[in-house]
Amino acid sequence: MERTLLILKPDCVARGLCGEVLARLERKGLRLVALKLLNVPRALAEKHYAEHRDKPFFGELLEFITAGAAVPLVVEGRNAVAVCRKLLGKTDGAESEPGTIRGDFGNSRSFNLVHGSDSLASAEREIALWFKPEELVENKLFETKFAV
Ligand code: IDP
Ligand code: MG
Repeated sequence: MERTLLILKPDCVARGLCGEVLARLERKGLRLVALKLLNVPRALAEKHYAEHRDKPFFGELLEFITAGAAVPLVVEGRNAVAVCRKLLGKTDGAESEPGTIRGDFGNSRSFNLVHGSDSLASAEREIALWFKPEELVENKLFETKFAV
C-alpha cells in the first residue's frame, strides 16, 4: 500500500469540481486518509514547489496556488502514486487524454486542477509538509474483504 498527496488547486475549487475529482478517486478504490480546505500560505507553497524555484513560471505558479482556497488530501491504495498520476493525466490539459481529470476538465498548462506527488519520495515529503501525523486518519471500516 502506498500513500500519496493530491491538491485540488484553486481553479478546481473555484470551478466546483472537487466532488467530481473526489468521486473519481473513490471509485478507483483509493481510500481517503486526510483532507482539508485552506488558503495556502505563501511559505508553504514555496516549500511545496521548491524544485521549480528557478523556473520562469515559478512566480506565476505561487500566485496561482495561493489565489484562493485549495484542498490538500492524502489517499492510500495499491500503487497510489502512479495510479493518481494516471488519473490526473499530463501536466498540460491540452495534451492529456480524455478520461483523465486534466484531459476532461482543463485546457491549460498552468491551471491544471489537481496536483499529485510524482514519486514515493515526493509523496512522503509532501504529506509531511501538508499534514501533521495526527491528521492522517485511520479508518477500520475500509478493511473489507473486497477492498480494491
Ligand atoms: P505536474 O503538476 O504535472 O507534476 P510540473 O512540471 O511538476 O507538473 O509543474 C508543477 C506545476 O507548475 C504544474 O502542475 C502547473 O500548475 C505549473 N506549470 C508547469 N509548467 C508550467 C508552465 O510552463 N507555465 C506555467 N505553469 C506551469
Ligand atoms: Mg510535478
